[in-house]
Amino acid sequence: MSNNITLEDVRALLCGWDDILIITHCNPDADTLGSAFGIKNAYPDKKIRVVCADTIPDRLKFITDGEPTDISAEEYSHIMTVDCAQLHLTGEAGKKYGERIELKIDHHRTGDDYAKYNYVEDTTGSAGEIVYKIVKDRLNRKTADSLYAAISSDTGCFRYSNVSADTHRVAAELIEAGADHSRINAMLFENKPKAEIAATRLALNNLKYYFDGRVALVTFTNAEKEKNGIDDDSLGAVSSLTREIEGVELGIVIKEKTGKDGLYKLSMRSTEAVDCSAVCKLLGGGGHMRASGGSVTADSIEEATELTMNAVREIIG
Ligand SMILES: [Mn+2]
Repeated sequence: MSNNITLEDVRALLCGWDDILIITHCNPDADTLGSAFGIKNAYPDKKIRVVCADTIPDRLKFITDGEPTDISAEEYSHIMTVDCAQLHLTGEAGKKYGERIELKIDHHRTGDDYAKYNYVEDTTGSAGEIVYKIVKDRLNRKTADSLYAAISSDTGCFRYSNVSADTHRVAAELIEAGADHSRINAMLFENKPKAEIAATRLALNNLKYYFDGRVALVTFTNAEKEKNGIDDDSLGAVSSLTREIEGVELGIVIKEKTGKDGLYKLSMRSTEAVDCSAVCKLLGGGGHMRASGGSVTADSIEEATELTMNAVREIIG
């Protein structure tokens, strides 16, 4: 954390700016979008435009509410980012505006100070919770909706360890300000694309247990993805599935990379019992203790599985 600005300063900056361009990260999630629209909705009298280099997925359009978010925006005097640890995560938007970014608001532990002013709270579970602290005296129903979506999304509906007592206090304030929590949570968590369900069906068909049920593995080959009409986007949600099984300490997804037969991407999730980043490190990858990734090259999915399980054996015995 290397802030060169305080929360008070951030609030003063925003108050002083009349027109603002807010950049979100690519492959947008509800935290980056909800944080950006939380700011926009808190200042209805300012000229504020939210931009994202990628198109907004249908399931998140309830946050953007029909507002355009493409990067062909007109000129703005002040430019900032939300939830973007590194500039490259903003894609084309960063290429277009990178030099001019004045303010970064983020909550990731690792990142670059690419803005003139960088405000990072790396112990806060979502960018939305930080934005709440900035605009809490300006809450209206739309801001409350945006920020509630941001916070609920990044905390897995208030289930992850990044949730604090403050997170619940903030959520309570947002509900009092009119956030439609039930509708928002239904939109975020009970609105899965059919392609994701197809991926889940294939995942459950391919599920195997190792090490007396302590390790669960799901595999996807390119042939299987093609046959079932599953794209890589839909596979993202499968990663957490394996960790939700009783007794499983380490969940692994091995998926062959689209267009690159023989290259297998690994995604691991673990409980406190296992440091999955240690397993991934053995395979040339890395990440966090409870979520990490890597890749292996192999002639078949069976060989990729064997290479992976050899690494698992070294860590969990
Ligand atoms: Mn976030």
